[in-house]
Amino acid sequence: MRILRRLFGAPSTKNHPIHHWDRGRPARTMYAALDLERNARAAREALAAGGTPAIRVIMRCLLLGLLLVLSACKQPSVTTPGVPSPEVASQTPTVSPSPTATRPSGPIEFTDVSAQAGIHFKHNTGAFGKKYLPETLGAGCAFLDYDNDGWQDILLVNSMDWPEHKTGKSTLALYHNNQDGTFTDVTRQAGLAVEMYGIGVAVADYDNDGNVDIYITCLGPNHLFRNLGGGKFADVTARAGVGDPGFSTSAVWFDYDNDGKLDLFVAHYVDWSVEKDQFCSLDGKNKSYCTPQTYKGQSSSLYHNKGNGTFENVTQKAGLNDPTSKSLGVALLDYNGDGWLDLFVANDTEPNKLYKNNGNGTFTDEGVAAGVAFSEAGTARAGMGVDAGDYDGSGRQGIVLGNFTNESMALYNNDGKGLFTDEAPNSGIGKMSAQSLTFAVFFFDYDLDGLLDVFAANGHVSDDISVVQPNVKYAQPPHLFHNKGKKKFEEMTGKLGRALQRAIVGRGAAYGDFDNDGDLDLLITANNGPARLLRNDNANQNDLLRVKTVGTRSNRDGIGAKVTLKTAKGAKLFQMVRTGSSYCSQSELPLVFGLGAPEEGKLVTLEIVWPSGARDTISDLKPNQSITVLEGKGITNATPIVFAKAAASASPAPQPATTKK
Ligand SMILES: [Ca+2]
Ligand SMILES: [Ca+2]
Ligand SMILES: [Ca+2]
Ligand SMILES: [Ca+2]
Repeated sequence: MRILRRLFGAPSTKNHPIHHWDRGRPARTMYAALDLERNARAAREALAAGGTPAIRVIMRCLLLGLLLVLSACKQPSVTTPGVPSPEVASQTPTVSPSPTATRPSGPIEFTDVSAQAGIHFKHNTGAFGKKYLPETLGAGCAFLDYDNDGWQDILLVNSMDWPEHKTGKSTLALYHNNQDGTFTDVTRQAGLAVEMYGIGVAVADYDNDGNVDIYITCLGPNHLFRNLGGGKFADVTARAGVGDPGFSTSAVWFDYDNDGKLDLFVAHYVDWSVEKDQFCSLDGKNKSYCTPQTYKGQSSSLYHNKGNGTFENVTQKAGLNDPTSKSLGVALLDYNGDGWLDLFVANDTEPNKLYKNNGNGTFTDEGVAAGVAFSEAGTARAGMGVDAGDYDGSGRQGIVLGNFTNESMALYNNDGKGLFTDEAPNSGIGKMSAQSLTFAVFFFDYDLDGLLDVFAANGHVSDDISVVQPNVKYAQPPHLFHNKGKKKFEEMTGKLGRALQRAIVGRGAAYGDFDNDGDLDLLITANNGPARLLRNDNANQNDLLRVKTVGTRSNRDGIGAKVTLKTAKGAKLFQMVRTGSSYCSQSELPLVFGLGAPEEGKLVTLEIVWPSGARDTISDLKPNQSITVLEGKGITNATPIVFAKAAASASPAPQPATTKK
């Protein structure tokens, strides 16, 4: 409570300079003819493009049946150099076709299923007219499987009332997946009904006991909730030593020293407290939310996991102390492919950082040299959420970064030699994102065609922005950019159903296959508004492979594991298991590889390079299954994907077997 008072304190009555949103931002190219209108023609086009004649559906079903019969005769073969495991093949469960496995048809659509799923969550900023800066930032969300039943659960971060204007209690929410399209709020019984000014979340099994743990970033001390099993969590923040006072935003769990234990990086925003609150105005009279330029920055923190339940703050030692940074997002990547995990830290109005892991416990900021610190025009943009992924099939991680209105998103191509080039302007992303204020952003293959697409949640920070910039709206629709190949993207928001077109004050976002039908669904939060669960319908007409990594020498979640899927036609799909890497949010840990249209006899090979350096290769894998790969052992569990919609089917869909621990 003392720390809370120190942070929240008493409001200042001093006179302060007036600051304007967008002041000091160089004029950007304005795209007057920006056509974001969602019209009926677009819908017709989508139907025409995605509609499948009935005869083709029947042919596809017959073909699939034949494929499954043929492939059932062939067991996946596993080779793990240096690790003899003759029993693996016999342990690998045979994946047999589900008796009711019918492939869906029709255009891909995202459907808002929040209400029918039982997600009734509203974020509370605590705003009561004082326009305190932290009110603009919350809050994040996560897909996580906290009870290891193979179904993704949902966590929604919450903020709270300010002590000077307390009207009620608000806490985060943990929703348990009932495996039938619905969720149950289990926050209280889980021991998570704790009030805090929450901003973000990062989820991982830091103590390698097989249960994912939850770290919540806050204004004021953060919280580490250890998963005790049995659906219970304990607040172990004090003992672990990761309370981290200050103004935290995004965080990631990663093993920076490759000792098998997950360490923790926490991004910080600015040095703000109620006492330090400044008066800013858009119209010269009424208070508005200040820009980050108004406040000093705050260094991020790095905590080394000592393996005994405690952590050491190694920020200084690691060379990461930087009080000028005003960080909102952090993405995990290994951009130079040396096996040591690097960090991209997105800074708001300050240069972005690309922290290269030197492999000796220290990091060096290569942001300027790599060309990611500033815009092409040489100015620091307002970096928000960020993710890294192989969007161009190069086998290297590029970076997608959300920026402010009148600044485009960035799409940094990784040349593999330490240099990045912003390809947003020529990719189709730049122009379309110019008017949006993007918070959460990530790569995911929504249509399972094997190319990573880009999702962005948008919404302004200033609720009165339209007063001074009539063309800029507070609530904005998200972006979904479809990867067309050859580094070109198409804006699809208007073509994938009404739910995506809704303007919201978007903040956090995550993807996860909550209904285990193979395609990736979306969880999106709104500032001071409801969280939404958008179900992906019909993307699972394409084939896929879902991979869960379990480390043995490496950290248990396999975070940092690099997974390359090779097709018979020579295509290579590359993804890395990662935490954070959105905005204050985290997507599900298993990786989903889109494999395109069903074909007879399709088999793929999977190669996993673990953080420990160990390699596992699994060949002759059939698509449309969810596999668990244990480091050094191969597949320990495989269940077929059930394509039926859990919520729409009259009888309950057959459920995949529980992943064995
Ligand atoms: Ca744990
Ligand atoms: Ca470590
Ligand atoms: Ca795609
Ligand atoms: Ca799904």
